[in-house]
Amino acid sequence: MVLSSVLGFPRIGANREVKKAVEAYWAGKLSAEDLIKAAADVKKSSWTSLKERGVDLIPSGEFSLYDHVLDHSAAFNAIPKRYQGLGLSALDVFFAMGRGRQADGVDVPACEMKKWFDSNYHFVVPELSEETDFKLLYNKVLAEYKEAKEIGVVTRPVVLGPISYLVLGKAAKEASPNFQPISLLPKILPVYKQLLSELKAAGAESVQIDEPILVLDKGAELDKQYAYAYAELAPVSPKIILTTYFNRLDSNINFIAKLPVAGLHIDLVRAPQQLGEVLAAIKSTPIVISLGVVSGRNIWKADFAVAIKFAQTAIAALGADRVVVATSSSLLHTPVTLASEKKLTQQQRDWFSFALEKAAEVATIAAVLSGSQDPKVSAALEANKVSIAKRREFESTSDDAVRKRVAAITPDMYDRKSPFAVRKEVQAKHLNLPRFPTTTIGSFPQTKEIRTARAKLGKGEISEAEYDEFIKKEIELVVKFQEKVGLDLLVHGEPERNDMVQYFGEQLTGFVFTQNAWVQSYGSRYVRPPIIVSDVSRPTPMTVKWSSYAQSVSSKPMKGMLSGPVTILNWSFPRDDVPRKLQSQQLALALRDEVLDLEKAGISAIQVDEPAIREGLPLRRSDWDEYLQWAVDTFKLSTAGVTDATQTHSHFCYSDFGDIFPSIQRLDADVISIEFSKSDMKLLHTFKQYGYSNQIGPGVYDIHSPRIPSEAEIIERLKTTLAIIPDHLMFINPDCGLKTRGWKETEASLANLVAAARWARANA
Ligand code: MET
Repeated sequence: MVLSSVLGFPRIGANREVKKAVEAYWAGKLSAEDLIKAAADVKKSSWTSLKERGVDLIPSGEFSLYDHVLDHSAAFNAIPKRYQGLGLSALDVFFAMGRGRQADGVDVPACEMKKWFDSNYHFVVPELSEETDFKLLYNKVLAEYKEAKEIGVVTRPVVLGPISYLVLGKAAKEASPNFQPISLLPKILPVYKQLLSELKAAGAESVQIDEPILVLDKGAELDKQYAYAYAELAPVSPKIILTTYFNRLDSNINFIAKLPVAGLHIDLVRAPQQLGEVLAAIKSTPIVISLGVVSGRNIWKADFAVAIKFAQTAIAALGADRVVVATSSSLLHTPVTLASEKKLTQQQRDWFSFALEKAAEVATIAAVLSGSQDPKVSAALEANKVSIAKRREFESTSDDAVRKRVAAITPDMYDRKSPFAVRKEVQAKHLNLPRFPTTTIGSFPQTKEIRTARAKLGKGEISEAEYDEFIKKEIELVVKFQEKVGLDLLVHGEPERNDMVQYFGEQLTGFVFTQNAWVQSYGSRYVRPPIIVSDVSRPTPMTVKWSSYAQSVSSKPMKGMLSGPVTILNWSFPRDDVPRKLQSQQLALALRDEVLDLEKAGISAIQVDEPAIREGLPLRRSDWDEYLQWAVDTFKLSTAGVTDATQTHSHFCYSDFGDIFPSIQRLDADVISIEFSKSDMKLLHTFKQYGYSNQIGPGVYDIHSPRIPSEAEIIERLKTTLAIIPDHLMFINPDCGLKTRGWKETEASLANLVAAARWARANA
């Protein structure tokens, strides 16, 4: 019999209940007790729905009020000193680490966040040092296992494995210079042993231990640590299902096959080619294979025929009792249910599966493989065949004009007319910015009023004209504020945008939108990625009206603001019938037209944000070059059409990109801004070492937290930065856009930023 398994479920609630509860708690409007209760209701609903869908192996323990990596740090006492002894409850310490805290005399910034592998989910980076005193403060996984059991759902607990946990961590400031988090393995294993043995004592039969590090190149250097750790854990643990996702194991399978684990999960959506190799490696072991055949990263219906074929290969090699069919990864990256979508056409609805529908898919595939005679199962199999065929038919009716335009791209379209040194001079005259120009990344607070106005427009309660008037007022307010506070290169504030990707998607052809398909990005921040379903083009200008209006109310230069092709692609659910490269090229051509229209309208600086370029990087180094080639090319294609006088900007988040440095240079943006305030100086040293030649604005304060940075703090940051970056190349800006912030902290923070820039002009 083939079992079905789901590796993890969205933790936001079908109607974003968790966001609402968590934010109400932060605002002091909900008690801790009621927050826990709201979370319990969401967990309960997930468990029962999975059971109803017929899933055999239902996950527990992966729920989180903020982030699952943070859950481990908090439970393991990996709590940096600055959050200790503040008189906070365990829950508030947890949130303080996630988002910082500035209240009642407590003032601590948040821990660093990083992208979770190549997804748009952010995890809170564990801060570790020789002093980290791991102990199990509470066993969250056990508690949730029991919680599910109480309502009659037997689950398989999920734990992030010790090696992945440590490798995802970073050295805390107090760590000695050569400290490597993995050196803490002997210290953390007792905690895992305790956690796992408590699960076993409570009756858990098996446990899913996630070790996604095994799909990375660095997994190969950790063979000894894996052998050591799992030999320690296996004897005390429920049966271990070692779980990998997002990529292929490559040669790591050789040592993995020797580990004392009961099962191994592999991702066959991302890396179908690994099946043969993995089966060969585990054939003579007792290891059960869990096949990730239903995508945890996309919203397209699984093609049952493909999934079944993979599973049959595995069954032929190992026997049905050693095969499980599963989602490729946790479903954390997919929206909860298609049932919430009321506006999709019948045709569109038939293409998609969200988390709950995916759960039903794995259950059906497993049932088919187990030889089920249930007429519902054969009906579902037949329906899938029809849906897949219809989608293929739709795909073949592509937009010819768009495809032809892509085919006609010429090499000169990728390059600016003159080199940066020449452009810099021309732009200095044209824009007339002071030394250390100050600017922001684009968005200003998305206030309740803005969201209400947009909602009213959506419901038809106000007219388009009324909405436009409202947005114009907002823009004027933001522009006047920037003038007053003394910023140099202004922005219009992006009040008209619900989201930096959705906004563009809504104006391009080829996208489909959902009403409720939210996916967690970080903490209580969820995004609703649009879905690319066909060829993309731009029927009319998208932002020119707003940027021109903003420019018309100020004599200071205005920066136009677009989202880049790679980012729009990465933060949408892409098509799975054509390569990402082609989708990115189509987006780039649409954006190129927009950039030229902005220039024509008198906008002299244009920012094309590519915060997702780094996260889209393939997980294996051998796949990087191909990606970087088209990713950088498409950015250039979208920006390079302008004259020398127009200053192009780009923005990057979580800029862990020392290693892709040449590509950042090759983008040839006149100015880049990078998220930087929580990083160390290593990144800037890389820029220096490689002789980065264009202008750069390393973010001077963290915008993910409501905390206000002091002028002195920003000056300190500038001093260290200026020791590395030449002053004539420096811009001064926050880490990222301000849309998630309130006005109060925005005003105060930017005033301090401008004051720090004045200090720099006088002293540096
Ligand atoms: N221009 C965008 C903003 O300011 C860039 C965001 S990058 C995540 O919000």
